[in-house]
Amino acid sequence: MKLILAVVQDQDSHRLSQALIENNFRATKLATTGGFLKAGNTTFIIGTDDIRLDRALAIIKENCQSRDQMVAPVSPMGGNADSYVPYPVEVPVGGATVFVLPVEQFHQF
Ligand code: 2BA
Repeated sequence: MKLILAVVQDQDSHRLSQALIENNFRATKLATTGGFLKAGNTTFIIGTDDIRLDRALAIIKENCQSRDQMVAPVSPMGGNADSYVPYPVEVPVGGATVFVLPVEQFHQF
């Protein structure tokens, strides 16, 4: 068994949820925050049999798209001004950032 942790953009989370349900995958959604942009994103926890791992990854890939997001400048209050960028910049945010972990045990009590 594998555990998939997939960080996706909020805009894709409903569509991905539906696709996972339609394909009989079980998932848990967590409201999360990106460390860099400090914007909301959604992390899916998906437990699946090894044999269905590739299908789950394909569904994630099909339903999550990459977008550019504007990052507003934050003034360096008393901090280091060397890295300060005084204008908004565009950052590419991936379709999905996915981790696959082996599951040692799975219980439902
Ligand atoms: P954020 O941390 O808010 O990052 C949003 C996007 O900002 C990233 O998109 C990347 O293009 C850029 N970025 C992040 N850190 C950067 C840095 N130190 N310098 C320059 N640009 C940087 P993605 O790579 O597609 O990541 C989307 C979201 O996935 C991340 O949101 C974070 O929540 C999660 N994520 C990505 N890599 C991760 C990792 N190694 N571990 C845990 N979470 C991760």
